[in-house]
Amino acid sequence: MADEVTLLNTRPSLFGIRVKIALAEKGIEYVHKEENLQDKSPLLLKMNPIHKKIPVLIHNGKPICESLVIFQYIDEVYDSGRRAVMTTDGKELIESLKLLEGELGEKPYFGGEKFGYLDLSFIPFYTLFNSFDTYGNVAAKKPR
Ligand SMILES: N[C@@H](CCC(=O)N[C@@H](CS)C(=O)NCC(=O)O)C(=O)O
Repeated sequence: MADEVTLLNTRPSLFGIRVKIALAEKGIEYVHKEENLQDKSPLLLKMNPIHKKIPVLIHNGKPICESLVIFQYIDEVYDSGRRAVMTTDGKELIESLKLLEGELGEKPYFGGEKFGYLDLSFIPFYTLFNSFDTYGNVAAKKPR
């Protein structure tokens, strides 16, 4: 089943823009539903009954509220590792690894000498490398 993604939003919202950038970055197709915040739709009131605010992302019928939570959700659900596992040639994964390797260069950490947020956020994904090698047939193509 194809993913159904709807964004409840108002175009000038800075919080909504965050979500739109994240969706665009991941190349996710979605339906944009413009809300009138003076006269909120029954859908918005149903999907965000507590705060009644936009943006709300509706993914296959389930609401995700709060722009930063949506941002994190999009990153986790649509990360390239997941897509790489689901595609046969792992091309996207290889490109992502090359990009990261380029950023890391010879430094011990992405920020230089100090362990930082980006390093932390990638640690769980490093544990997947062995599986990619074993089941994804990407070892020969992996940079380094
Ligand atoms: N912390 C929320 C803030 C969202 C927010 O403040 N949205 C405003 C529009 S920019 C809203 O829906 N206001 C309607 C209201 O307060 O009734 C987020 O990051 O998503």
